[in-house]
Amino acid sequence: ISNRPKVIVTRKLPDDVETRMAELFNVTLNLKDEPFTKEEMVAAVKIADVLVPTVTDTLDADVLAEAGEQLKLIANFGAGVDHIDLKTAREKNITVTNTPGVLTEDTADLAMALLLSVPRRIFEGEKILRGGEWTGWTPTFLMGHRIQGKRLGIVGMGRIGQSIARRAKAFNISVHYHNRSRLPAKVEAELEATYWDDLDQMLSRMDFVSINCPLTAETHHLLNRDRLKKMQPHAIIINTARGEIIDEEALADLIEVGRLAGAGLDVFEEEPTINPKLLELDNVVLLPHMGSATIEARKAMGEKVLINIRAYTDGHRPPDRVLPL
Ligand code: 8YV
Repeated sequence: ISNRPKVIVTRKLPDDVETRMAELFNVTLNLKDEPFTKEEMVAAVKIADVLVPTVTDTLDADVLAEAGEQLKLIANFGAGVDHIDLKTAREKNITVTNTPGVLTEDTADLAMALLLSVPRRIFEGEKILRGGEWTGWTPTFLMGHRIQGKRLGIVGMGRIGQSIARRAKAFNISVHYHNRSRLPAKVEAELEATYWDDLDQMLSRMDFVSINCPLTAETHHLLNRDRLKKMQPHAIIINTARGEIIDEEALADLIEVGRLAGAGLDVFEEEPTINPKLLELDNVVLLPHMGSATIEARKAMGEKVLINIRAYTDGHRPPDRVLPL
């Protein structure tokens, strides 16, 4: 790979990031800012030395099979790499990097916003007021559920999960978690987090559940209908990770019949299409995948992409390697 590689960026990135990229690399930007079609993606992997995709790009086995010898690096703009077929990338010796760390706090903030909004019925209140339906205060109007003293179960205790745990602690919520591996005792103690080896048992005891694991073959529909049924009827589920981790249809059904109290969702199974059942439910807050959408995070994500490409072209191991480990 030359030190002025051909870099193809699939979506419009913040201006400063694009300017810097153009200074450093032979870059093709996507000025339309619409996701590439499959044909455009195949054409891109055939000629790019470095591809900079986002969550809206599908780099499945079919597409990657078409990648030319010259494609050496996929420098993803985003932390989650579930849209990239890592097996094929590995077979083709393509290095894959992501942008962890710089979006942690913002995503945790958004998860927390959802965690506060659903039990306290914030968006219902807003809707009523803006709809001109507020006729005045009454003692029983829009009663929600208290946040403090409740139990939060975090599924996936990586960076974002841990940041949510810190915030939850400040709200006097007791923190529980399930993770592939238990955290070091020191971290667990600092977070005052209780580890549950058994996900089902944890789910059955929580008031709030936050999904914060990556989407992989193992976590696809991790919260399936059976598991969701194990949760308490007053429980609320928050998802800022990936829609496919929850069986969305089952979630909507269970909320509809009162087997679950509500949900705060920033991610969906078929983005940007929203399951119409969810749209009918008042006790569900729906956001358009904006967990890391701050100016600061987006710029920092762009910088990470640049650093990863630069490291690679300078012959070093890029810092945020997903592949090879
Ligand atoms: C981005 C995300 O919006 O990083 C992730 O995994 O879901 C978000 O930060 C998106 O992925 C950017 O590609």
